Amino acid sequence: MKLKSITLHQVSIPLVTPFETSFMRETEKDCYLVEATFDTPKGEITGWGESVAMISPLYSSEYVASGIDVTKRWLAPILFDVDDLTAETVSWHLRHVIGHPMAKSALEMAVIEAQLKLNDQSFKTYLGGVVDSVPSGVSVGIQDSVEETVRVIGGYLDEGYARIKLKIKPGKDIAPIAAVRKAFGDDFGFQVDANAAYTLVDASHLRRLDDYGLLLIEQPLGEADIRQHGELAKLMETPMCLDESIDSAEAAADAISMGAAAVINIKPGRVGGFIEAKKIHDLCAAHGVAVWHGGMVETGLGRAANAALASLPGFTLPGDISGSNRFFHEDITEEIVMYDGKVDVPTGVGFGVSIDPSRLEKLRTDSLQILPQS
Ligand code: OSB
Ligand code: MG
Repeated sequence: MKLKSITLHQVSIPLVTPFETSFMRETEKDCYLVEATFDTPKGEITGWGESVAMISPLYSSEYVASGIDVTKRWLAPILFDVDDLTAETVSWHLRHVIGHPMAKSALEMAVIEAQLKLNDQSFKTYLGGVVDSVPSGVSVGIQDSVEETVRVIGGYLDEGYARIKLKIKPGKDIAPIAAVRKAFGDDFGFQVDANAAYTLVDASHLRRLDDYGLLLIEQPLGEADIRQHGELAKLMETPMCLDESIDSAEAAADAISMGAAAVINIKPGRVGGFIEAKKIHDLCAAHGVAVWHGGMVETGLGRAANAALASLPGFTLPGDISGSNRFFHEDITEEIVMYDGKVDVPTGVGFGVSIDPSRLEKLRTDSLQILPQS
């Protein structure tokens, strides 16, 4: 395939309720989509990708505007120069540009989708997925009060979500967790995510979480603190799970060898793409480390692609792949539907969903076309 043009569409999609983490409160989903056109043996084919970079550099160093900038100045020109571009070689072509995994992943997604269309193949088949549906978990933001936390989680349990993940931060941890266990008992999957809000000095406080039968604690310490997570893991019974710290297969290998991760949250965007994400899945399977599919509040496009990756056999824990209606009144593709605590793995060609042009137009705030320099 030969890359002919790229259009980056910036969108802003209102959220059904604000989503608060230890690092920010969001009321809109702001991201950009990649529309890439290729010359192929079957004529012109368009593939779509989605960047999971957030509007500000608070979850990771990337943000929406940095992704657009690095794509325009550095990444797109490299890919325009490749004569035979394939999904499997995108990250290799881009290897000299340091960092920017989310920007690279969004481009790789577009190449993957075009290649799947060229080969008339679904993403699930390409990856080697083994199930038709995946268990659907929900990520619950930090609420204003303990009562509100219980009410919101009760609603998601009533909807049938397969497990609950609650965001926590210092001062908003033990009390809401205890109240949720008191209200709904021990008989449902419950885990917490601190998004790096603690330090190792908080170890004795965090140990109190061991009383609540949590499936895992996600990323209590900083992104760079893999070794310190290993220290904390020795002090706690709750299984240690890393998110932010795992930015590559190498980081996953380090975390496993340091005893810092009994569980890994896999997010393709955070590690530079779906192909690197599959490597991490394989590495974890070989080490007996459980993985689950994380979420970045993706639109239906990213959500559909995530469901395909989560259909691989190593994904033994429910992921953050909720229904579109968890975040959006109206998605930009067909709705991803949660039913009976699960989400279907799309079977259509490509990612199995398509961008609705009229919704894209309605939700788009900006767009940028990038062409080869002649
Ligand atoms: O830490 O998993 C996280 C959303 C944005 C940034 C980081 C995280 C999250 C979530 C949302 O928890 C998960 C979802 O998309 O459902
Ligand atoms: Mg997380």
